[in-house]
Amino acid sequence: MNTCKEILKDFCIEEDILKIEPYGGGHINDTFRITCPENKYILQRINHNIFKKPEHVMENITNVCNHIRAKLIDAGEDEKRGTLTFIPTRSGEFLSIHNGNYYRMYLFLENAVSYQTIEDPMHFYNAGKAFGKFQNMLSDFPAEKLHETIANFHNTVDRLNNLKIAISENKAGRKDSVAEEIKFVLDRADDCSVVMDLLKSGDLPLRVTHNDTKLNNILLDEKTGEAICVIDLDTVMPSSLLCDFGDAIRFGANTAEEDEKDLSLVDIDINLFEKFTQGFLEATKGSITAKEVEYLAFSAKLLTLECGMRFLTDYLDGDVYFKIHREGHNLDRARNQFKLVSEMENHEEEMKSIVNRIYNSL
Ligand code: ADP
Ligand code: GN1
Ligand code: MG
Repeated sequence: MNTCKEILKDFCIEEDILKIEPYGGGHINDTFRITCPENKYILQRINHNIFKKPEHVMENITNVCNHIRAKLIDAGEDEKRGTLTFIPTRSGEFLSIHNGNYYRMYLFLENAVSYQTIEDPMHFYNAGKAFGKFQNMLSDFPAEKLHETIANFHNTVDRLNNLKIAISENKAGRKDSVAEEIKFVLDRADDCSVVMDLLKSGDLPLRVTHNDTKLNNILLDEKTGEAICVIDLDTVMPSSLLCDFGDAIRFGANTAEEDEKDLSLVDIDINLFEKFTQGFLEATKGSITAKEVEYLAFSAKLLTLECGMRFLTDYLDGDVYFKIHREGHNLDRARNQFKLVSEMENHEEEMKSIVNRIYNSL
C-alpha cells in the first residue's frame, strides 16, 4: 500500500487519499480502489509479463475511449459513465513507471457493479446489448491504428499448438495427471481451425472487437441493471465478432462459476444463452452477417474450448500466466470449461435454433 501511495503522487489528483484497497477479481492485472473525499479512482498495475508493451496498451485504450466518448456525446449520452476517463500523470502521460512496473489510473464509476455470476437474467440481456453496441461504436474505428497487444490472442489454432508444446515440454511434470483432459482437446482439434479458416477466406469479416467479454468486464447500474460501461479494454484488437459473443456465453451462461470443482454443477443455462443472444442480436442487427449468425452457437463452444486449453496449458507450464488462488486452480478451471464444452455439444442444435428464431424475429 505504501508503494501505491508513492505511485499516486505521480497522478494529477489534488485530493487527500483516504483509503487504498485491492479490488476486483481479474486474473491478470492488479487492481486497487482509491477513495478520496470527492472521487474514487481505480489504480491498476498492468501485468507486463503478459502485455509486453504497456505503452501500446494505453495508446489503444485511450484512442478507443476517445472514439467512444465522441460517439456518446453525439448521441447525447453521458460520456463520463459510458466510457473510462483516464487520469494523466503530472508529466501528461497515462502511465506511471515505478521499479519497472507500469501503473494507470481512471475514475471509479459510482453505483455501478460488475457481477461474477448472473443474478437477474435481464442483466445478461443488457450485457448482450452493451457488447453489441460496443462493437457498433467501434465499427468505424481505424483498425490499422491498433497495436496487437497480445499476439494471436484468439487464434485457436495457435492456442492448440501452445498446448502441444506445453505437453511435450512438460515443465511442471504434470503431464501424466492430465491425460484425460489432453485427449478431450485433441479429440476436438478440428474445431480449432474453423473460425480462423473463415477469417482467412474472407467469409467472416475482421472487426474491432473487445476480446475479453466476461460478465465482470461490464459495469451495470446498481439500481436499474442497465449496462453502463464496457471495461477492461486491454485486448481491444481486430478479431471476429464471434470471439466476443462466444466468450461472453462461456462465462456468463455457465450455471456455475468458472472455477467450480463440482462438475455436476457446470452446465449451459439455455435461458441465459437466449437472453444474451436477444440483446446481442438486437444491437448488431443490420451489421451482423449471415455467416456470423450461422456460427454464433458454435462460437460459444469454441471459445470455451479455447479458454479450457489455455488453463490446461498454464497448468502444464507451472501456473505462470493466470493468477491462481489455490493448488490445482488452473486444472479446476480447465476441467470446468471442458465440462461446459460437453454440455454445449449436447445442446448445440437447441442453441442454433434459438439464434435462428431470434434473428428471424428481428
Ligand atoms: P482485470 O484486467 O484484472 O480483469 P479490470 O479492468 O477488469 O481488471 O478491473 C477489475 C474489476 O474492477 C472489474 O471487474 C470491476 O469490478 C472493477 N472496476 C474496474 N474499473 C472500474 C471502474 N471504472 N469503476 C468501477 N469499478 C471498476
Ligand atoms: C483473463 O483479465 P481477465 O480476468 O478479465 C484473460 C481472458 C480469459 C479470462 C478467463 C488478457 O481475463 O482472456 O478469457 O481471464 N485475459 C487475458 O477468465 O489473458
Ligand atoms: Mg477484467
